[in-house]
Amino acid sequence: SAATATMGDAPDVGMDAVQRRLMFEDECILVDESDNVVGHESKYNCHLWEKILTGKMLHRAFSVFLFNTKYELLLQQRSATKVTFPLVWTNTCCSHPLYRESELISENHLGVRNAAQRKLLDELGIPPEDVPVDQFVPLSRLLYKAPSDGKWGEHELDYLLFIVRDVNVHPNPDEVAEAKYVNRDQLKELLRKADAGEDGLKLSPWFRLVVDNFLFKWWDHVEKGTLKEVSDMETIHKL
Ligand code: DMA
Ligand code: MN
Repeated sequence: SAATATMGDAPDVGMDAVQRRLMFEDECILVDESDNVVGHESKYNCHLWEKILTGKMLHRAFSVFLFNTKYELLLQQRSATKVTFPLVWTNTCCSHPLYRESELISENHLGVRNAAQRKLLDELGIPPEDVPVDQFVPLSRLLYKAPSDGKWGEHELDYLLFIVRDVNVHPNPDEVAEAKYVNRDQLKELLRKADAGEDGLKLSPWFRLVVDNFLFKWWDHVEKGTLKEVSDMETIHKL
């Protein structure tokens, strides 16, 4: 139980109550490196670096990239209370499909789409009717590992979902410190500042991987309405 798992665990004492609840309530989907489901595990255990190092905590995740119809990308700064990667700037919304029937549906990646719709509401207050599940375009899958701080990190098989829609946004302060749309030039300026360490600006490692490997090329297809042409859900990119 949560009580047993946290008892005597001094580093957890300062953990935000909302984030702590999610750490034990959310049951992530464990996968192998080919994305076959091999089990399930608490969000808490999935993100403990010492457990990640055993190689047995690889779990399924998703990263949403939402563009408005001016083709600007919605970014968020994670809240200060996030356990992993607090205050870093990242793509629109990230989380995990959970080990439940509606989010395990593999047909057309519907489970991951359902999870994305759920978390866009939870993190950014975007109404589900503004982001119909059939409007997400799954583009690719990434496999990556990244430490957050001494105790926490990520080891994920991450579905990249793009969507182009004008939506209502009401950020949830438990999750999001700030949200803003950027065009390409504004994103490039943000990258420059992060590289130069200006304004204490930090980017998430997974967002950086997508930016460095795919984003600007895919942005052309967002503008041309040809995203489906670049979708490749066969390859798993090990980055
Ligand atoms: C986890 O995101 C998923 C990726 C791709 C990093 P997160 O830490 O924001 O998950 P959650 O919102 O569930 O805390
Ligand atoms: Mn994760």
